[in-house]
Amino acid sequence: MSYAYLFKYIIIGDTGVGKSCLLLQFTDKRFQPVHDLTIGVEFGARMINIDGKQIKLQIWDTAGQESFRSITRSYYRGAAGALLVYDITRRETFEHLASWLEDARQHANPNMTIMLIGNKADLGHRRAVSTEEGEQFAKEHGLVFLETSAKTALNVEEAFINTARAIHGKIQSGVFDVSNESYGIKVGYGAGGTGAGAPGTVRPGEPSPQQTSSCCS
Ligand SMILES: Nc1nc2c(ncn2[C@@H]2O[C@H](COP(=O)(O)OP(=O)(O)OP(=O)(O)O)[C@@H](O)[C@H]2O)c(=O)[nH]1
Ligand SMILES: [Mg+2]
Repeated sequence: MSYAYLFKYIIIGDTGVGKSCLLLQFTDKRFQPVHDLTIGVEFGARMINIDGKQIKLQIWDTAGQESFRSITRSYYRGAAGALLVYDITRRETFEHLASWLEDARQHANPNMTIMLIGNKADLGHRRAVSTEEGEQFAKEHGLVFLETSAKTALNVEEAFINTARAIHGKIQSGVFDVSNESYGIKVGYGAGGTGAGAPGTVRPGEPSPQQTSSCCS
C-alpha cells in the first residue's frame, strides 16, 4: 500500500511498563496479559491517516532491561518520534524518566517528537504517580503527555496518532529536511489526494513500501 510519508518511531522506558503491549494494542488490537520480555528490539507497523494523507508508522519496540540499554541506544538515531513510557503503579519507572531523556538527548535527533506516556491507567487503585506529576514532568521537558491503558486501549490510538500529527506539523512548518532520512521520515508516493507533503520533496525513485509486519509473534 502506498503512503505519503513513513515515520519511524521508537518506544522506550523501563522493563515491564507495557511498551510491547502498547504496540500490540495499536497494531493488532489485542492485549498480552503475560510479560513477554523483549529481547533486543521488536518491530511493528501500521498505516494511519493524517489530514487525508496515508502515513506509515514503522515502530521499534525496545527492551527496557538495563542489560539491553546499549542496543536500545543504537535505535534512537533515525527516529522521528518516541513514546517514552512509565508505569503509573511503579514509581521507580517514573523516576527513571530523566535518564531515558538523557539517552534521547545524546543519541536522537534534536527535533524528535517525544510523547510521555503514563501507562496502566486501568490500575487506578494501585496508582503511585499522579496525573498532575506526569503533566508537570512533561511540561518541564517540553513533551506531550497522555495516560494510557494497553489493556483497555484507552488513549492508545491517540498516543501514536497525536505523535504523528506533531511530526506532520513540523514537516509542514519546515522544521525537517525530509530528504534527509536520518530524521526518521521517508517520503513515499503521494497517497491521499493532496500530494506527498512539502513541494519539491517527492522523490520519484523512492522504493516501494516495505511489507507490513506485525510485532510480538
Ligand atoms: N493492567 C495492565 N497491565 C498492563 C498494561 N500494559 C502492560 N501490562 C502488563 O505489564 C506487563 C509488562 O508488559 P510488556 O508490554 O511486556 O512490558 P515492556 O515494557 O515491553 O517490557 P520489556 O520488554 O521488558 O522492556 C505484562 O504482564 C502486561 O500484561 C496495562 O495498560 N494495564
Ligand atoms: Mg517489551
